[in-house]
Amino acid sequence: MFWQTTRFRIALARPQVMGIVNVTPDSFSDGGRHDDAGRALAHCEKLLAEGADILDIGGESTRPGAAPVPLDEELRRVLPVLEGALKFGVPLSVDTVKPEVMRRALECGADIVNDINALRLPGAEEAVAAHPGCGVCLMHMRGDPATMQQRPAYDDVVTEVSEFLRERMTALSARGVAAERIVLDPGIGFGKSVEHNLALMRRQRELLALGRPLLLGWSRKSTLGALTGRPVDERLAASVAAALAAVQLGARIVRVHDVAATVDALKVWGAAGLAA
Ligand code: HH2
Repeated sequence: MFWQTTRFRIALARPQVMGIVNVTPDSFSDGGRHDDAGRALAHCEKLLAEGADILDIGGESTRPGAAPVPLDEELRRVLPVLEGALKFGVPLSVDTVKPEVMRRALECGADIVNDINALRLPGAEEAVAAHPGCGVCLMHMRGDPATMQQRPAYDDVVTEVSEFLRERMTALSARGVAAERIVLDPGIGFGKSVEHNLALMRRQRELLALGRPLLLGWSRKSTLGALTGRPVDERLAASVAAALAAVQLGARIVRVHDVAATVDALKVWGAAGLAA
């Protein structure tokens, strides 16, 4: 299976590690650490040295209750990092919900649009469809970051997430976006309780029926805190275990903060014949 993106046709035979580059002052686990272009680019280099396959660059925190970032500010954060990172010769993803950020990032040469809102803002589908070949990650979220953790409720979270992702995929196909440009993400922690997230983990294989590669983002998330009783800066082991579980259950891309540990774990997993 492949993921077609702007410059790269990414082979997914080996699970891919997407390293997180948050150019934000307020991300939930690493806010403020890489919030100028120089520091963010140094972080990109570090993640690549650790074995990241893809870099995901974001300028707006999506943590529960996060304040929205104005368009100009998000562009100011993201574009210089994107421009500087093009020279690394790896797939670059831009983590945004804003159509104008998507457009400008794609003009600049971004390979992938990663949208936690699955291209639901007006103009977002058009921004991706107007591009001849960028990749896109469609993620499920219930509500928006300001309100999403206020009593999320589902009859059957796995079925509802699956139906949502199918609907979003169909909407994009109707605009002429080839299926091989699309990957899908159930959106761990986005409008979901601990039980919802764990149901999505246990029944992750059901989402494979959608026929597109799955991307999972468990890294440092609060469900791992609920399972282990650990604060966000002590969730390395839990994050690596969750990434391995996701791969074992069929994910082809994992979005992580701790690239070195995840890459090492996946190498051992692969040697055991478990992540082929
Ligand atoms: N999670 C976060 C942000 N973007 N994108 C995808 N596709 N899947 C995810 O699970 C996902 C995502 C939240 O994590 P992080 O970027 O570390 O935090 P923040 O949103 O506070 O910057």
